[in-house]
Parts: sequence; structure tokens; C-alpha cells
Amino acid sequence: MLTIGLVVLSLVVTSCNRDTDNPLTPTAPTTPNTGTGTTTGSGISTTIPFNLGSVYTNNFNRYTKVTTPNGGSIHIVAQSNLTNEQIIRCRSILEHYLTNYPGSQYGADKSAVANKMAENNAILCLLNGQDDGNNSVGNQVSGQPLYQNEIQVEGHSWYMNQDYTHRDAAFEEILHFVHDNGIGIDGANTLPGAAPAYQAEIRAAQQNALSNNLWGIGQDSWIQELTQENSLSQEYFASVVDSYYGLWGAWTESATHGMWGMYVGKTRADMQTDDPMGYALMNNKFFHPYLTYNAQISASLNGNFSLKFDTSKPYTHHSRYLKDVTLLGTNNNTVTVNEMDNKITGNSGTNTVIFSGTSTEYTVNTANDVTTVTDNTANRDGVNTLTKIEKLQFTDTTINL
Ligand SMILES: [Ca+2]
Ligand SMILES: [Ca+2]
Repeated sequence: MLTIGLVVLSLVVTSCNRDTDNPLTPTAPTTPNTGTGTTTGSGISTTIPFNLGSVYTNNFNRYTKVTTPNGGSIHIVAQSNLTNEQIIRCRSILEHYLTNYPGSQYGADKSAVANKMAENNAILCLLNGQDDGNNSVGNQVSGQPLYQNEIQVEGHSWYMNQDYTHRDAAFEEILHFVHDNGIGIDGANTLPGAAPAYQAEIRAAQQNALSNNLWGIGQDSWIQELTQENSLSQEYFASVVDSYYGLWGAWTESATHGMWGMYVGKTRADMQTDDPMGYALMNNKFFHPYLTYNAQISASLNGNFSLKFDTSKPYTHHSRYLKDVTLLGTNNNTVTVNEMDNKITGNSGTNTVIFSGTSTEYTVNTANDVTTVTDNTANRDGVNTLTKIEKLQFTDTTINL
């Protein structure tokens, strides 16, 4: 990634009800150059800050950012065909990667990594179409590219069907964004990073995987290219992170491998036996075991969204790692909880939350329009906090709130 000249002007930080352990605040972007942009409640502006440069102001029509602990900005720009749902989803993944993970070896305080991204003028570029060379803007931007056709949104048909022709590349590309600009890469052609000890472990796991044919399987010419450009560790780590968060569990072309077949770990469970060094990179090091963002479930969903792993619903290989969700739109959707302490927010429709046991096995309390449903059976549904939910479905009965 190249850097561009950028002066971060004064920023106004607005609180958006973030988790208190998150050093990052998604802010309605300030527009130091002009007052003409409109900012929605989602923190997306229609003005691109002029100081990003003309390639950005001419080719992108929406902007959002993550504000770092030192007051800097990690920029996200989007072209015309991106939906706001996609933009928010990408920002959420970035926030997830940068959310402090208390007690972990390298992630207890991610301030330095986030600050380094701002210092490196990191820009995430959400581009129209796909990575096929037809979008000329892709060659003009210096930031991290991510294409519209490879960004799934929870609840949208691409996600619900786990459509690999619209494979969800957001986790991979935003990981590269954080890795290149924040964690830092050892060796040539790199930006200064803030977590060299973690990168040393990533490098060691990559070298082990390559020499033992755990990764890069059948990709010899590509591996040569990556070696020349010093991007082996980034691409290996993306395979690790993708499989860890369940992105390849639904892929039917291999029963055993992830990342288009080039990685031995298909699921989190596989990784522990097939690539223990890769699994160790995810085990209490930097990244949370679950997805920390509150997933905005696409308004296009009409039916059930399950957080609970269910082999009959392949997308649950991935959704099982979500904890908190918010239903958008007006459909009378339902949500099935998982073993974590879920926060479920309904929409304007009549929404049902689905539990695993009988009604007598739970304690239900409602106060100030918030209902808490506690499973009295250990290690099953946990403590669930519900807002704008109208019904509770148990295995024996459904209760109206
Ligand atoms: Ca739960
Ligand atoms: Ca509702």
C-alpha cells in the first residue's frame, strides 16, 4: 500500500452506543471541506473529504470512517453501486478486528494497531463490480480494494444461500487492510506496523504451513508471485481467519479444505488438528472467538435468521459466531438464539425469538421495554436481551410479550 499526503483535521467524536471495551468510535464523519454532505444516522456521508485526493472525490460517493484512540481516522470510501448495508457491514468487520480483546496476548489493547493504521493513511476502497479488471478505478486507488460483488450482508440472499459466486471476501480483504497497515509485515515493501511479535508468529505458522503443504496446495505459480511481492503471510493468514470464522464450512466442493481447496482447515474444528500453528494464531492472541459487531440483518430477509449451528442451514457455519443482531426493515422475521448471551433487536414487524427448551426452563423478565430471557439450563441458550421482540417461541408454547 502506498501512502498519500493527508492532513487529518479536527474531528468531532459522537458517541454511538459502542461497547465500552472498544477504543474505536464510528463517527458521523466531519466534513472539514464542505457543509454540503448529508450524513445519515448510520454514520455514512455523501461527501468524500477533499484531502483524500481527486481519485477519491471523483470516483466515490459515500464515506465513513473509524476514529482511532489518538483521534486519527481510518477511511472507508464507497462507489455508487454499494448498498449502505454493505458499507456498514465492512465497517463492522473493521471494528471487530480492532476491538480490544481483554486478556489476550497481543489484542488486550489494540490502540497502537489502530493508531498505526491512521498514521499509515489507510483507506478501504469499496469498488463497484468485481475484481475482473473492468473497473478502472481499481487501478487508480492506492488503498485496499474490496469489490461490491464479494461483500455479503447477514440476512441477504448471498449470505443465506452461501453463494460462492458472491463469495464473502470482506473478512479476507479487511484482514489484509489491518495486517498491512496496522499489525505490520516483516521484510520488504512494507509499512511500519505495531505488532511485530504477533507478525513473527504469523510468519512462522505460514512457513510451517507452506513447507508441510498445509496451505498453498496446488498453487505453485501463485506462491511464487506472493513470494516475490512479500505477501505470503497475508494470504496464509486470510485462509486461517476465514476458516476460523466459518466462511468455508458451507463450501460443497471439498469436505475437508477451505479457501478454494488450498488450505487444509475447512472449519475451526479442522484447524485444531490439521494446522495447529494456524489455530494457535487465533487462540487468545488478538482476534475474538466470536464476532463482536452487532450484525444488521438485511431488510431483504423474510423468515428466520439462526445464530445456532444447524446442518440444514449451511450459513450457520458462519452465523454461529455472531452474538448480537438487529433486524432491519418491516418483515415479521424470527431469530434463533445460540449459546452466547445474545442481544436481539427486532424491527417494526412482529418478531419471534426461538429458544431450545420448554418455557418452564427459562426465566423471563421485562422492564423498560427490554425483555431478558435466561436459560436455567447451563450451556444452552444463555442470557438473552431482547428489544422490539413481540413473541418468545419455546418447544412447548409461544408467549406473546
Ligand atoms: Ca443465547
Ligand atoms: Ca418487532
